[in-house]
Amino acid sequence: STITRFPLIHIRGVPLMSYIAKNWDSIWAFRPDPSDVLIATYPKAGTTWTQEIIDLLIHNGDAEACKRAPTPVRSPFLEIYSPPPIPSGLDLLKKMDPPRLIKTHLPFQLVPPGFWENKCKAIYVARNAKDNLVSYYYFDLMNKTQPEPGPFDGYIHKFMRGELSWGSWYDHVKGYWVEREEKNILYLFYEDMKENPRREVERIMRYLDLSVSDEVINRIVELTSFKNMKENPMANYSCIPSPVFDQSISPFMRKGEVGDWKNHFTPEQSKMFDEDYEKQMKDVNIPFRSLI
Ligand code: PPS
Repeated sequence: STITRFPLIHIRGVPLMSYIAKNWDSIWAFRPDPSDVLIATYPKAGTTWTQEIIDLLIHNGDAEACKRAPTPVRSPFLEIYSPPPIPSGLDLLKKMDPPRLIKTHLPFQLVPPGFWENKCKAIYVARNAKDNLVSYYYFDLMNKTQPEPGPFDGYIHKFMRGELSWGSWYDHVKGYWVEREEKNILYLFYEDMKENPRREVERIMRYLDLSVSDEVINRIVELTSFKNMKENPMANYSCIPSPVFDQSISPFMRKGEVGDWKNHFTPEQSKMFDEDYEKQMKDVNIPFRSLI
């Protein structure tokens, strides 16, 4: 097959898939419109879910309008090169009129400075490290453009050392956390969205200065349930051809739960991870839950 698992190349110390490094100058020079909204995440933290919520909020809960195209076409992925039929992020953005909902996995220091110069709104979603790791592991098994994950135990160590694509989870969640007030970033947690999706949808609505009825909020919560998004061909990444995303290995909409890490970490791995976590996170107090 012609599918390539891209090697990682470092940009300012952050390992990125080689095609991102190759296009780095044009990514860094990207000029958003002040009306554009950035959705930033470490991979597998709840990006697609949040993109769907925002698209529905913008379209007043109109389910059909939000089935006009697959997620990565409705809400381009800034730094991605995609195999056909999905165009690359920058190419797609060039052809779209603002306001655009732009996805990125870049850590804060690599976000094109135009976003902050233009005072764009930005929403960050963080997910507890262990569930995020497990979700990423399954994704790396099925996404044939990502580096091979290898055995799970080794994957835990790569995660802890910040060697996966888009770099260190620890630096990622901290980078946006420390800038959230200065840059007016709405910082959300996957676990909060699971606990009370209605509350988090309303929080996003207020941040974006949107106003929809209670009935529409209820509808958005329903339409963005894990089950409904898993069955929605415009949200479940069935748009990416199977040699690239082999969803028979693991579906993009895999489990959608909090605490699945307990089915994957041994008690020894969990203890070792927790000790390292404490060291890596001691300089901040981000209220992550469900790690023990
Ligand atoms: S990506 O590739 O970075 O854009 O992936 P991302 O969308 O950030 O993360 C995918 C994980 O989010 C889960 N997901 C959801 N959980 C709950 N509710 C809804 N609606 C939902 N949509 C996606 C998805 O199942 C992946 O998590 P895991 O734990 O692997 O199931």
